[in-house]
Amino acid sequence: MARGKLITLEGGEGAGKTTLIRGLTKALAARGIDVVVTREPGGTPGAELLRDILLNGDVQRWSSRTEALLMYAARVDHVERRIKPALDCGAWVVCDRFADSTRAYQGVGGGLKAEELEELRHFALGDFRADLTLIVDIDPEEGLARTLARGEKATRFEKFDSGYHARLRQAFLDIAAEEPERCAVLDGMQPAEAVLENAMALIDARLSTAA
Ligand code: Z5A
Repeated sequence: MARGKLITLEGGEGAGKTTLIRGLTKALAARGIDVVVTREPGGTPGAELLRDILLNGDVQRWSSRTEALLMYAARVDHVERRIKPALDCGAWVVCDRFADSTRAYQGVGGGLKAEELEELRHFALGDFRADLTLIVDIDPEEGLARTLARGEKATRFEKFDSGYHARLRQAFLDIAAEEPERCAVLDGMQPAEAVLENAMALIDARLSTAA
């Protein structure tokens, strides 16, 4: 059986990743592909426990270095117990955030050196990477407005100032420029239907959807 593909979705808060994942799941399933939807931090019982302590509480609850280690502890559990087994069974895994979020949030946002995070990534995951990373790009003000409109309690990360969110946006665009063979940028300011259409066009161009 052919190994499945790992597609990761990245971008700032409220960019539309969750909305896009719903559309991608339907579109891929309509082609007969077995799709597993998951998220980070989280995706396994142990990683969801870590998600809870990472996203809730005071903004200064963790240093960036502790956050990076906790994110990777959750990620290793997720990759070993959920993502790799699903890929081995031929499923396509669509994951809301992955290692690029650590580069952006704890690296550029939190001041950790890119080389140190790369060493951590290699220690935790070896050569394991996404087959395709879709970066949903949006003006951070619009993203925060969308999340506030949902009326949910803000996570620790949403409480950071607007300069922080602008740096994150640039960090994701820089990652896409550094790794164009793995990453592609989608304009998240477009209507959700257009974002989905563009994402499917990229998937068709970059990955074979032959089941
Ligand atoms: N984090 C980290 O620091 N380091 C790491 O390594 C990892 C994560 C893996 C996870 O939060 C937090 O963890 C995250 C980074 C940090 N920071 N925060 N906050 P999360 O999972 O709770 O939040 P999120 O990933 O940012 O997701 P989100 O806020 O739910 O946004 P979204 O999934 O990108 O957007 P959405 O839910 O699809 O859409 C938001 C609203 O906009 C919703 O009402 C939609 O109906 C609407 N929407 C969606 N698309 C459109 C378009 N195209 N037009 C208009 N309106 C739209």
